[in-house]
Amino acid sequence: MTAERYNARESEPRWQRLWDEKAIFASKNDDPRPKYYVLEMFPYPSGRIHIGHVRNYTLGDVLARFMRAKGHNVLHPMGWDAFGLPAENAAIERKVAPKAWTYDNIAAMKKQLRSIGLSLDWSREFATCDPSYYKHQQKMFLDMLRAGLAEREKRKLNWDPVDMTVLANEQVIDGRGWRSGAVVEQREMSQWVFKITKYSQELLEALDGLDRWPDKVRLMQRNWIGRSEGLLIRFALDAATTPAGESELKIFTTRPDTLFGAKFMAISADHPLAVAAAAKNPKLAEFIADIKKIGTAQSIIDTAEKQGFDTGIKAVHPFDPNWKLPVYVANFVLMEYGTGAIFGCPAHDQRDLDFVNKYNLGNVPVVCPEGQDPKTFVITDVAYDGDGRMINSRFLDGMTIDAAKEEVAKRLESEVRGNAPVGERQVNFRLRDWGISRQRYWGCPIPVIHCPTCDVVPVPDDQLPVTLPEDVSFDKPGNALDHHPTWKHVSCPKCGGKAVRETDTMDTFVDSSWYFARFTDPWNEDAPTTPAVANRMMPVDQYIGGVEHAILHLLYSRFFTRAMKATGHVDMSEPFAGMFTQGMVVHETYQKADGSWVTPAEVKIEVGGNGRRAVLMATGEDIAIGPIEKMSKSKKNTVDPDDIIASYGADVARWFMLSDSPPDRDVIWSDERVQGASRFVQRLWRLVNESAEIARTAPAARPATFGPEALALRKAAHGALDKVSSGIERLHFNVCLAHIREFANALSEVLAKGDKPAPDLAPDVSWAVKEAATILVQLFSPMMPHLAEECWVVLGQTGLVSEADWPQIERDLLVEDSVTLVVQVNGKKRGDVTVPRAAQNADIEAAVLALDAVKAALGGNPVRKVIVVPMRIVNVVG
Ligand code: ANZ
Ligand code: ZN
Repeated sequence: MTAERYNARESEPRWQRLWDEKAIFASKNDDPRPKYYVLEMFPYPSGRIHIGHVRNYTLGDVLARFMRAKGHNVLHPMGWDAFGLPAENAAIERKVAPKAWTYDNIAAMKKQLRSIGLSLDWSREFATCDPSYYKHQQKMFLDMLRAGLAEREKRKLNWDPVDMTVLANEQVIDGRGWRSGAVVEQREMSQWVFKITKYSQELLEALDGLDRWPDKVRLMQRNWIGRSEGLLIRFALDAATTPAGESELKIFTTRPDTLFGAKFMAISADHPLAVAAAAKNPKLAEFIADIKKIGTAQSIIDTAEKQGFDTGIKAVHPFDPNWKLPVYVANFVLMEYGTGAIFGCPAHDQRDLDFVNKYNLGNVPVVCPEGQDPKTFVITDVAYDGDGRMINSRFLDGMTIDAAKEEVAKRLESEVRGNAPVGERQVNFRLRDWGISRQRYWGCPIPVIHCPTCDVVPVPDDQLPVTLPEDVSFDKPGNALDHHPTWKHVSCPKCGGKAVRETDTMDTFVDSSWYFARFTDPWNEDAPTTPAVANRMMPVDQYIGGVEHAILHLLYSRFFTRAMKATGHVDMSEPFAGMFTQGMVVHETYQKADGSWVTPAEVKIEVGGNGRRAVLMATGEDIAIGPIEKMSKSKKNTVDPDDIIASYGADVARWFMLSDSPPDRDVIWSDERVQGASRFVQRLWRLVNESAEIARTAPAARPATFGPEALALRKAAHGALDKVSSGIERLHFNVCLAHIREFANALSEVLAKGDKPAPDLAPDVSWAVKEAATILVQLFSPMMPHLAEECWVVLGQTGLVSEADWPQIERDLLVEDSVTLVVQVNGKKRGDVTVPRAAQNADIEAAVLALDAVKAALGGNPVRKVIVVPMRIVNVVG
């Protein structure tokens, strides 16, 4: 019997419905089996699933299905990261309410997600914009406020005077607002911050324990936290040059060893000394106003041309009262780091060197690289920041950098001016507290009330959630919540007087910093978590998502989990025991002669003698094939998951995504290769149908012995089972798929030997075929679950393959048939020999003595003894 073609379009929705009806992917919190929590980063409901989502969720789904089959209580939930700016933009551009827009998108995307056949527990679904979710977020904000983990802080922010909103650094482009184009101002405003810096050291140290995280992600977090050890030094100011009330300048340096190479001091435009000096110097005031325009983005500051203004103030070198250094206001010194002031050593810092070269201040090298002559070593355009010995540095000369740092620290620590030491060791972190205030409507309201008498008053617990009003208008720029006629006007919960609500909402990163904990018990109406449940189900065993979230989202989540621990909502510090960052889906680009982009769906690829050629199907015109790039709307090199699933089925899309590259690398979408995956699906279908026919003739009882052919097939089956099992655990999915193909080939070969149409294989072989086909279907079931269910029926199995236990490996079938032994002659290695595992010593001796290398080493001498160390060494004594 030749089976009909496998019809994914008919089969896939049918299985999805059945899984759903039986709710087989819903996990229960009282399930006694060991838990396994697999989570993919939840999507933003933009309106459509893109192919990157398909990859992300397929990776997680394979793991979830596998761990379920291995007997775990698998938690594999899904939800929506639903607050954010696009909903407000839609409201402005299309006059749809943010809420309606968001929930419509969720409905559309949920339908799409279902069509992928993911084994998700939809009973736990929520969106972060559900009041039943953000209610608990507000509760935790207040808990954090009480615990000193949330505070109000005055911060300099980028203010767009036209849109009347605060802009993130990324939204300031060349000093202008990204949307309005208005020149951005720096405004000092009160902001809510989370005190993530209280955990700087802990967040850094705990990275060492995250051994199932990619090294590159841990490194990025380390750099972001940015711990540096250095010295605070109080430079005295020369009174004759200094504004009244100022007498010293405190700097932070990580290179106190270079003090004798100092050429200037530089302070931030916001430094109090700069402000004092500018009060008497209009030119300086103008310079300060100018450099503040570029915004606070680090990347801009790093790349902007170095500029400075000599204040005329002089600082005194801490080791030489006669050595005066000019104090500049400079655009590359940030007020937010260290003390907002530095000493500049141009020979050993590139920024400082660029600066002195511009202002002709010169440089003196104080570290000389090994092998260079200190007398001739000079610095011109490139600063030297490597290792070496101290030169031109008085009492430090000849020391290593480390010794010099220590010497300077010791001397300045013990030198006292006023009542305090001149130098003080200090550890600094780059990490800043997390500013969470956003002047936006579509976010979680910050649950406080501002009262003219009582100041900041928390909204009482029994009044939570503070919900967003729905009757808002986006006609005016700025925060629609703030413009609402009535929403913010309330009476103070403390004194009953007139008061106003906070109209800032929380950064959407807050929403995604604890959703994984909420999934453990989303039904709890009274508290964010049910600690006993959260503590059992957390941490997430495997988290999967894009590397673009390597820093902020993952760091915020690590902080938030600690904050939840401190406020009694969970009992662990780390939310994600395993982290995996998947690669992107990339595609060729196609361009018409006029430069406009066309989508892959519009072109036909022809493969001929001259390689590949693309033509536009509508007109037949030639299309240029461009480089392979990340899929993007602007270059139109996207493929729509709906189209793919409609033409090939979800299993093909899933299989292709998994097969073509290691999951952490980019995968190139290629129609040709997708068609290859589609052919493989049909091949498996035929193979299982043919096997099923043989399986029907197989003896019910397992044969007592197996002949060589049956044994070989069983070894192939259990070998594949072993490799695929360990491959899935390590997320080496592409390798697993290669093993499955190989195993399918082995099974095909056995079938090819049977007569057709009536297979007449020996009973031990037909039994082995039945076993092999069953194992094969189970092996590909995590990747192609719909096809696997269909095949499971064909094989006459009962129940669902999605609910079946993972097959047991028979370890003795994995044992290799042969062993390789090291061959020595008089204790010296001369080669090796491979013999059957069961070989007798006499046979091994004969094989060894026949080796040319052994004969040569013996040089004609008689053999006195042969010692066989089983499985390891054969030593010939001559
Ligand atoms: C003198 C010096 C000599 C420095 C030298 C470096 C090299 P990390 O490692 O990132 O902590 N610095 C300190 N505060 C700063 C601020 N607010 N804005 C800009 N730069 C600042 O960097 C510490 C170094 O960055 C400090 O060490 C200081 O310059 C500079 F050959 O002091 B150094
Ligand atoms: Zn009050």
